[in-house]
Amino acid sequence: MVPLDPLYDLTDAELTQRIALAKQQLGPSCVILGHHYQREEVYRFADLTGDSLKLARLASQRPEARYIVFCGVHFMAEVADILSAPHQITLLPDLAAGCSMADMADLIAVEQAWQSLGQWLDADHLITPITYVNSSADLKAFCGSHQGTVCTSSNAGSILRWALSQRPKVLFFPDQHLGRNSAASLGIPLDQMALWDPALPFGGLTPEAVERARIILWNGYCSVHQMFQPQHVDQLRQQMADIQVIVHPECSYEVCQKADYLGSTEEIQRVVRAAPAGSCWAIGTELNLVNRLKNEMPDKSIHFLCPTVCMCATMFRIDMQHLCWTLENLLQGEAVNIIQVPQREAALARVALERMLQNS
Ligand code: CIZ
Ligand code: SF4
Repeated sequence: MVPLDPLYDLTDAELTQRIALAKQQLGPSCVILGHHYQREEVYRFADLTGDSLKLARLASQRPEARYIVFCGVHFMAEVADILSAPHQITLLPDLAAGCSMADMADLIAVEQAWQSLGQWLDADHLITPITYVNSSADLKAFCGSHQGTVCTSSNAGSILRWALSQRPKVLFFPDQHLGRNSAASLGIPLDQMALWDPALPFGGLTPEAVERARIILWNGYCSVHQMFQPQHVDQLRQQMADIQVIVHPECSYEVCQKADYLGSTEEIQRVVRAAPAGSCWAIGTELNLVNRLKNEMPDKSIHFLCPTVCMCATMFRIDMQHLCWTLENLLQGEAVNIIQVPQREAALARVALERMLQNS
């Protein structure tokens, strides 16, 4: 096996050369996927770039790629494994690249919540579980087996609308903000939303609060997007009267209410690219994406919404060394850091993902 540690003694130029060579030698048998939040040194090697779902779908359309090297985080590689063909093998260059939000809901806690809710109402007939794609595969499987589904930040609104047409209530995990912002955009008032705290008995809720709620939000959040504050929007608006603010719906309700637009990473790119030269933007999402847009469009005035650095520390774990190590091992016939979702779980998760694709 090619060892990882000595790669840290190489210069960036040496690593660049070795990655390029390995990629060339592997040819179409390997496809490198790069999520929008990846650091530039890694992102530039990606054959395909996009959000998590777009990447998983694109990879499955490349059957000649036996290996899918996912430069992103763990749940994304799981989705790629679930949606790819059986002969394709998904690799995550650093297994420690997780997602702190995804870790805020686990199967045991969600099953406990379902049971607790079941003591007050007929959960299976009255509640549709929806998991944000930022979640582990077993939670997607839970949704698959409870008539529920998955959503992304681009389709959360339409998925919620579909869910509410099926049953009167939704349990939405793990991101409270995406759930709240999407429900609010459908006109659902805040007093018809309840926050389930998995650390408390019965989520810290009363039967009356659950009875009143149409949306039960899991108490999870993204540690990166929670750093954007409403006063950041106010400050930039004071400094630049013509600034337009676009934020990711993982930001808090208060921030989203002050923004001009909400959008997933794909949508943020689409809106800012379509804007006229000379327009002025503040963007509230991960710094690597904002910096990339800034460099790509010097004719626009693009600002990061937060005065401090907000970067996804786990995405950052995928560095040139890990990418080089993964590719060079493949060249030696060794697939490292394989992400393989157990078959039964993958089948149920696929049910939930397909339900999303049909209803968004
Ligand atoms: O699904 C994704 O890729 C994430 C995490 C965010 C987004 O808005 O694209
Ligand atoms: Fe998870 Fe937030 Fe990082 Fe996205 S930015 S992968 S939600 S921790």
